[in-house]
Amino acid sequence: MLFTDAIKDKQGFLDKIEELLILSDLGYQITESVLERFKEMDLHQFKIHDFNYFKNILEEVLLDMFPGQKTTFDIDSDKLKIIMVVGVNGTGKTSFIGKLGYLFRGKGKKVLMVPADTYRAGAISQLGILANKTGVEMLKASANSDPAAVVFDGMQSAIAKKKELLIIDTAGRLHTNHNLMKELEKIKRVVLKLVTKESLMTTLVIDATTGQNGINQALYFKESLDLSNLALTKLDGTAKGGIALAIQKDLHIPIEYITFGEGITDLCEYNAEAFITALLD
Ligand SMILES: Nc1nc2c(ncn2[C@@H]2O[C@H](COP(=O)(O)OP(=O)(O)O)[C@@H](O)[C@H]2O)c(=O)[nH]1
Ligand SMILES: [Mg+2]
Repeated sequence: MLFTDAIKDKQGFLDKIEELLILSDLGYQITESVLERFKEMDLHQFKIHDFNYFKNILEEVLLDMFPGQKTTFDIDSDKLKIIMVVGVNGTGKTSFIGKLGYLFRGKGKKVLMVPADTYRAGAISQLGILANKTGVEMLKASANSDPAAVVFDGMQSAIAKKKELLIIDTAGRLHTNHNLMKELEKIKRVVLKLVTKESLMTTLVIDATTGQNGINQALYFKESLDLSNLALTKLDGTAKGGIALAIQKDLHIPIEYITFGEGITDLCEYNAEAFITALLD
């Protein structure tokens, strides 16, 4: 659409780019700084009607601004690793854990999933269904038990059974947000009693359809928890998820995974080039 429209002047071109970037949820600030880069360019040096060429330039600009980043988490070492998954309700945490467990099981890892969202019985059984589907073991827990105690049991069990990866599902909402953060901090303390902090990765799940609110969520969780990386979910819809690039850049939290459906294999590792190409599609 955008790049097939005839654009006769530079301002018209800049307006179109602005529209595209705003629609991608990149946010106002980033959009402005991309526009600045284009304003500095002499657009006449390019064949002005060759829109695909402009698209390539825009891709290059974005890739330069948002190169892929990686966490330093070394999942391949043989020590027990823990991934604690956090995020607001409905972003896709539990679904993501099912997919992630399946991915690592496929890589030959011994995985244990821990249902620490004990506030709703439904959350435990949801993870249980995913465990059955993927052949990944889940710790048994009952509704209303203390989440940190469940995590402690999970850690003990993982150590006893020589598991290599423990993935913790958490709640996204409590009576107050303050309680939620206290709970998550407590879970983290329990984990860090038994392993070093290099062994723990805290993954924030961001729903691509949330738009600009994602940045507030990231700020909020980052305040209490040391976030290691992001999983961006629901990229199979119309949302482009540009907000994740803003979070990566401003808060220095690398995007590591994306999910694009409800199937157990609808997960892949983040690839900056592919993501930016899709962003402009
Ligand atoms: N289309 C789509 N739906 C998803 C994706 N990930 C999760 N969902 C759906 O989003 C809803 C909330 O997911 P859930 O994992 O329960 O979120 P949680 O509350 O954060 O644990 C469920 O209906 C999921 O099936 C995704 O990548 N694509
Ligand atoms: Mg859940």
